[in-house]
Amino acid sequence: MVNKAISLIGVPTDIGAGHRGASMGPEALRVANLGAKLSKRGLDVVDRGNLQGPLNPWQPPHDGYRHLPEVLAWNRAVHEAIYAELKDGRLPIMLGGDHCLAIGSISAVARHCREQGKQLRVLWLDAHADFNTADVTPSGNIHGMPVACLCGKGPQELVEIGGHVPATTPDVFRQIGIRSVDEGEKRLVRESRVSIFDMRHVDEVGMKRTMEEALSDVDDNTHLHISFDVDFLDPTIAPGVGTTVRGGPNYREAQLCMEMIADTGRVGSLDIVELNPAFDKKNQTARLAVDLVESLFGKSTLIR
Ligand code: 6HN
Ligand code: MN
Ligand code: MN
Ligand code: MN
Repeated sequence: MVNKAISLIGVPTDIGAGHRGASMGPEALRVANLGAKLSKRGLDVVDRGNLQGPLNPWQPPHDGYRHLPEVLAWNRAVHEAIYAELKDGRLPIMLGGDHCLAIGSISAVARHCREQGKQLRVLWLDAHADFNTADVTPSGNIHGMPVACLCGKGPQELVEIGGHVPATTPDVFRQIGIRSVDEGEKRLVRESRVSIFDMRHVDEVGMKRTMEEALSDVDDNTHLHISFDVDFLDPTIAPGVGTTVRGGPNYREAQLCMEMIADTGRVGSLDIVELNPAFDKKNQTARLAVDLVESLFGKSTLIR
């Protein structure tokens, strides 16, 4: 059974992104009624409000990174907030904000799992592998680097954020929906042997088998963390992101993905990131994200 005590934590920043606007993501999710819709499912939902941090200085990269001090400040705040919720026995949902914030959230989840003797599995739902480093990044944007950072490849301060280095290892990740990996990033992904179920795989075997494979070693001792980058979805249904890549999961494929995760009953934490209201139409992408998160918490499950 999934934890019924849920904490929403807003993290209003676009410090790691290449477009401004993901800082408005938490409010767009609230306007789309995320909290009330989960409460209606019988979950005890508390909205903790927003974390605070530095403004976006909008600078070019410095030594391969854009805004490293600010990214560090936001991620430290995220790490502490997520860790405190888990310690309290609650299920944290981080309302991003851009995807660099997963460094803080997942390092906290990994710390919690180490202390509890839990097996951590991270389902990384994204168009991108987010495995760049300063040497290979085409942009310097740290939202393209969180998986590498969590696996110990990145600037020391960020890599050390949870105290334990590396925060986690490539074998805990299952990446789903991937369809845009930069040239240098491809080599890093191959070397790290992170498990990738790309869109070609979804095309070839379907979402059902993809999810069976991605969830195959989930057991009663598993803590599932879902890192849901909204650009995972096909841009025709989810235009409200800064980095659209065509050819993503359609509505039913995305629903099936969430439903199969819900069926495990092992969801322990969630990031909703990269939602960018500046690119959205009438908040439709936020409403779709909320619809899918409801399914992640069992909305579409019939009596079995
Ligand atoms: N995201 N691979 C590109 C880069 O700049 O590193 C895009 C990254 C997008 C990151 O969507 O979370
Ligand atoms: Mn737990
Ligand atoms: Mn991402
Ligand atoms: Mn992405």
